[in-house]
Parts: sequence; structure tokens; C-alpha cells
Amino acid sequence: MYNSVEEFMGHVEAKNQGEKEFHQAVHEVVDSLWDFLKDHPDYIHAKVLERIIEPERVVMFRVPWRNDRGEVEVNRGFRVEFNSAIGPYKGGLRFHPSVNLGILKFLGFEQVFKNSLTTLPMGGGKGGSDFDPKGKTDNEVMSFCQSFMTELSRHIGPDTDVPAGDIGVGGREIGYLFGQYKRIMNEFSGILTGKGLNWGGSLIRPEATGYGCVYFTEEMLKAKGDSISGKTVAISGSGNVAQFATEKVNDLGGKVITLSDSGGTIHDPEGIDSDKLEYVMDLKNVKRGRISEYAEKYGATFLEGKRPWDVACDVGLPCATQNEINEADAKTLVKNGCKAVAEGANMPSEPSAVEVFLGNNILFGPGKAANAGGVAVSGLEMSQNSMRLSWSREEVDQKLQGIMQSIHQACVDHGSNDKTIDYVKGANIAGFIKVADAMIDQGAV
Ligand code: NDP
Ligand code: 2IT
Repeated sequence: MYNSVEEFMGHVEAKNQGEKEFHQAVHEVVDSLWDFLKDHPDYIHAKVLERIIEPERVVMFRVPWRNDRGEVEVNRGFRVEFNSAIGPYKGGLRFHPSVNLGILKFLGFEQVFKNSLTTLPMGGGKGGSDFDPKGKTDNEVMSFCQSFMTELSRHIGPDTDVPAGDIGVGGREIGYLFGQYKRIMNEFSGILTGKGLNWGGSLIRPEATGYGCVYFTEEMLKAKGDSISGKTVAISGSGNVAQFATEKVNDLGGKVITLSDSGGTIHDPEGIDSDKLEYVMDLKNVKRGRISEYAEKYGATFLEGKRPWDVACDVGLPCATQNEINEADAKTLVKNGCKAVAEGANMPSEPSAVEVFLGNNILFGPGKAANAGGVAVSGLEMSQNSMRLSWSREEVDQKLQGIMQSIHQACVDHGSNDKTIDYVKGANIAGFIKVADAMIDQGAV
């Protein structure tokens, strides 16, 4: 038994050297669980914490492919199969040049708790590659995806491991990956989620992460007798999650004033209405252009190289990537009157930023709760695939709203103290209990 969080983290850091994002994700969870574990010695005796931080399996592989000039390129592929106590491994694939084992372990670890919170039977996993889809032709992306799946196909299956999208992996990539799996295995089955609607996909899956994040924000505000209606919202990113978060904020009567990409932020004080959002979707999903083009088209301000957090807002929704809000950004958000922050991205707030939010009673929804809508609808896609049936848009959206409400309630049940709701603590404890109990039931495996 370790005597302190610091002692435990010393062991984690020594054993997983250089994996700083993984250390960060583990530290946050262990911090939340420490006092709870002292009151529940069964988990300590069964060494659940020591086991839950160790992936069940990590696969790392070579991905050779040919570019349009006929040259061979080589990338590295990964699948981290983290925990299967409550269901098959489930989690996205990320294609981005920054991808390495530490980043995928952080994402896989978060996914274990997130998937547990969804109420659905899904274990946790994550994978991807350091392949950069930016500037590549469709043909090059297809070549890469086919090579990636040629190896990945040995490790996944509808009852084993079911990947999906994440940064750099959307409908186009899922299509190429699915086609190659089917060709190699001679089998049409639900081995990926986020599929096209006419070949096994679910309605609302593309929308689910962004919509779910806004539903979660609405629940947090509702608990305070407030709502999104009339609020000014700053969103970072301009990909899948950011786009559908914008759509849902508009539906609920809020105004989105920023979007961003790795080049900078656009600030449109008039609000990004549905026509402008349609332009962003075409720009990003079809033309694959830069968000700066929005500023040229609509005469909005472009803050080159900047994130959105200096722009005054009532609600902040970070929907781009990890560690995109630092302590100074958090202080600026608080100073400018921000009331709520919900993480559409995974771990976008640095630990010191989270401290600022919690210390100032900002409603703070951590990613594993606030962005769980995406994987939740992936779980619903798996159910529909198993039944060989598909549900209507309304039916899936209703289920998504119900799931986001139950995640909010789980955070309230496990994170409330006298005055406030600590959603970080609530999400970590609630997510942990279900997985930890299953691990104990299944013996020392
Ligand atoms: P996309 O690839 O569709 O979009 C990513 C967006 O974030 C782009 O605007 C991209 O800009 C920006 N971005 C990515 N990396 C960086 C970086 N290092 N610095 C600045 N900007 C960056 O991905 P998603 O929208 O799917 O994912 C966004 C976040 O949401 C990720 O953290 C992901 O893990 C999380 N998430 C996604 C889910 C899903 O269902 N898709 C589910 C739950 C969480 P640029 O194009 O310039 O790179
Ligand atoms: O981080 C995430 O939850 C995702 N990228 C979605 C995973 C999934 O399996 O839908």
C-alpha cells in the first residue's frame, strides 16, 4: 500500500517514463479516489488501482504505404487495449503527427472511466498513428488506412475491440478502414463505429459528442437554476466536436462567438449562426481548409496563433485537444465572468487550470463526463448492429439526452459536498466503482 498520492505517482512515473500526458491523467484520477479508497479497503486489498493503470495489452506496428509520387512512407500504428472488465475494448483512433504511446495511454485510460459512466457495457481502448492527414490526397489517406487496417484487423472484432474516430479520423477514414477489414476478413460486422448511414452507421453518431457536451452543460446550468439560452459561448477547435457543439448551442438559444484550429481563432461577435456553420462544415469537412478563411469571408477578427480564451464569454467549451487551457487562460476566463466550462475535448485543461475553475466555483465538466456522448452513441451503434436494426434520429437523440442526464446525476451522487458539486471527483469515483467491482468479481486477472 502506498502512503500518499505522491508516493503512488512516483511509482507510476518511474514505470512509465516520459509519458507525461499519461502521468497527468492518472494523477487526476488517483487524487479524486484517494480518500474514497481509504474508506473502501476491498479495492486496496485487491490492488485494483495498481491493475487499472496497466493496459491489458498494447500493440505497436509498422504502417508502410505509398504516396501519390510512388514513394514508400512509414508510420507507426498503435492500439492500446486498456480494460475489458465491463465490455469489449472501445475507443477512438487518432491520426495526428503528435501521436505517441504516452498520449494514447492517457486517452485509453480516460476512456475506461468515460465508458463506464455511459451506463453501457464497453471497456476502454484507444489507438492511432503519427500519420498526418493534412495535405494528403484522398488516395493517400486510403492507402494509409488500408495498410493500417491490414495489421489492426488481427486485433479487433465486434466482441473484442471496436475502434471509432478521434482527431484526424472521421467518416472518410472510417469508410476506408471498414472496407479493408471486410476485404481481409470476408465479414460484414460492427468492428468500427461512426460508419456511414447506409452501411451500418447510426443516426446522431456524428453529432453525438458535440450535442452531448452541450446537453451536459445544460444539466450543470439547470442544477443552478440557469440555462444556455442567451449565453455567449467560446468554442475551440472547428472539427467534428466543435461543429456539432456549435449547432446545439444555437438550437438552445445561445450564441457561439469563437472557433479555432491550429492556426488561430476566429472571433465573430455577431455569432456563428446556422448559415455560417454550414460554411464552416463545408470548409473543414469537404475543402479541408483553414479557419482563417472564415474571417476573410465574414469580416470577423482572426487572432493568429491564439486560442479563444481571451475573448469574454459566459461558457467555454474546449473542443480541440489536450492541454489547450493553461492556468493563465483559466484566470482570464474567470476574470471575464465565465460561469461554466465543459470539456468537449479530452483533458483540454491543464491541472492548474482545473484548480482555478474549482477554486472559483466555476461549473466544470471534465471530459470523461462532458464528452461521453460520442462513445455512448457508438455503444448504441453497436446495439443496432447486433440487432440488425436502426433507430430513428429522435430515438437515438432521446437516448443520448437520457445518458447525459444520468452521467450528470452520477457526478452529483459521488461529487457533491456541502456547497458545490465537484464533477471531477464525481466522474472519477462513479466511473471507477463499476469497473473496479467487475475486476474484483472476475478475480485477479
Ligand atoms: P477533428 O480532427 O475533427 O478536429 C480537431 C480540431 O482540433 C481541429 O480544429 C484541429 O485543428 C484542432 N486541433 C487538433 N490538434 C490541435 C493542436 N495540437 N493544437 C491546436 N488545435 C488542434 O477532431 P474531433 O473534433 O473529433 O476531436 C476534438 C477533441 O475531442 C479531441 O480531444 C478528441 O479526443 C475529443 N473527442 C472526440 C470525440 C469524437 O467523437 N470525435 C469523442 C470524445 C472526445 P487543425 O485542423 O488545425 O489540426
Ligand atoms: O474520445 C472518445 O470518446 C472518442 N474519440 C469516441 C470513441 C468511440 O468509440 O466512439
